[in-house]
Amino acid sequence: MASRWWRWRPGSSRKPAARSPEPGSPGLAGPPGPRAAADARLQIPYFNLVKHLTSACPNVYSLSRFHHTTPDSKTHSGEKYTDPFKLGWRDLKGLYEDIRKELLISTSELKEMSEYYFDGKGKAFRPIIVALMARACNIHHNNSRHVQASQRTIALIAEMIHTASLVHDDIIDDASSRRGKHTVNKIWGEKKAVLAGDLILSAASIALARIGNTTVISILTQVIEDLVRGEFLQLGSKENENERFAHYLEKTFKKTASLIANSCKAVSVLGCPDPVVHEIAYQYGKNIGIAFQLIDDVLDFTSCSDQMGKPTSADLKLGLATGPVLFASQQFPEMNAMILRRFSLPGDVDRARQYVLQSDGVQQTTYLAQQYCHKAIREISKLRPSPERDALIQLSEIVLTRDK
Ligand code: GRG
Repeated sequence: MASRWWRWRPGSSRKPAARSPEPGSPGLAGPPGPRAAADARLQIPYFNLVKHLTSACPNVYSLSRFHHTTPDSKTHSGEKYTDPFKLGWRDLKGLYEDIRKELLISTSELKEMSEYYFDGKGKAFRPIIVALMARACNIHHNNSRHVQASQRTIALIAEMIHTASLVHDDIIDDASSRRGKHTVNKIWGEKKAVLAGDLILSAASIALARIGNTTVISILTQVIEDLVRGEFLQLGSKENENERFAHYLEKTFKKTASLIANSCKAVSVLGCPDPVVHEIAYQYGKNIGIAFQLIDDVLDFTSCSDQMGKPTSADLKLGLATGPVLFASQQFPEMNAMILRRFSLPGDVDRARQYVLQSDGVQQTTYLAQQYCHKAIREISKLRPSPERDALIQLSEIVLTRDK
């Protein structure tokens, strides 16, 4: 069972919500590929809108808790679930054993390396969302309480693609720790770590091909392209201040949200023939995925290393200007020079961190994440009521209040 990885933050949901952007707000809609890039370009006025809203209504973090809750949130077996992770996990028992079975490798070292992160220590955020989305779509379509084997396989594939990308990301970042343990690259070296990531990805591809649905294959292949393009975007930076936020959101979509959005879409395609439902699933995944990454970027400033299982202020040390920095630079324009040189001079990282903590960059990034969560809730609320749909709504709040 995945460990309970969030804690409710007291005081996080107390005031009425501020005006949220209109449903079709720039940057809050659109599939991946060229349209996503266009979305990101449209984020510039949106950035200004967020600035306006957050300065008019600072410290507003409320999500209207469970305003779409299904009256009877019992499952058909009569069990009552208040924890979306427990509800999602019902269809995921044996997840890591099954992933290890997919990694059929005879060489003992490669086997050990590729199985290294499938130890149940991750949050399993992606497979849980996928399992809940599968049931929510099936119930919406024909009231079916059955999760198809192919839909469960998508949950495995999502976790495998995620893990392969973590292994490669740690090589690129020369990271030493993840989930409170040494990284694959630190234990076995970079060359072998590249191959371990490749192997996990190839096992995921074989599992995907076995499902035998070409639409689903092309949906999930898009994720791999997005991951690579997202990582590539992160290697570059924009000189022009006005383009920086759009670049950041496009990178965020590609590196983090695309996997969640497209995995949600894949299970919806397998469970229901209606393209409207596919778009709802995609939009939910996209918006919760962007919110998840925005909060990840906040936690890099507000959390401690023990909690995160990896060093904090890591983004600044890597030269990255994430949401809290970009918002802070609006208040402290002297940060722009540091952003341009990617915090490379001695003292830059510490000074930038201080600026961020003195600014309301953390609050504004959290507020932006809240807007994405609102959009995710609006989308998923279009499905017929079910305990799984409510759990997806609840997850939106957990994303905002998580502390690791
Ligand atoms: C090998 C497919 C492939 C891609 C190569 C390196 C790369 C291109 C992409 C990196 C993508 C990446 C690692 C994005 C970070 C996303 C993120 C927020 C990770 C942390 O997710 P959590 O907190 O981690 O869910 P746990 O440990 O809980 O699983």
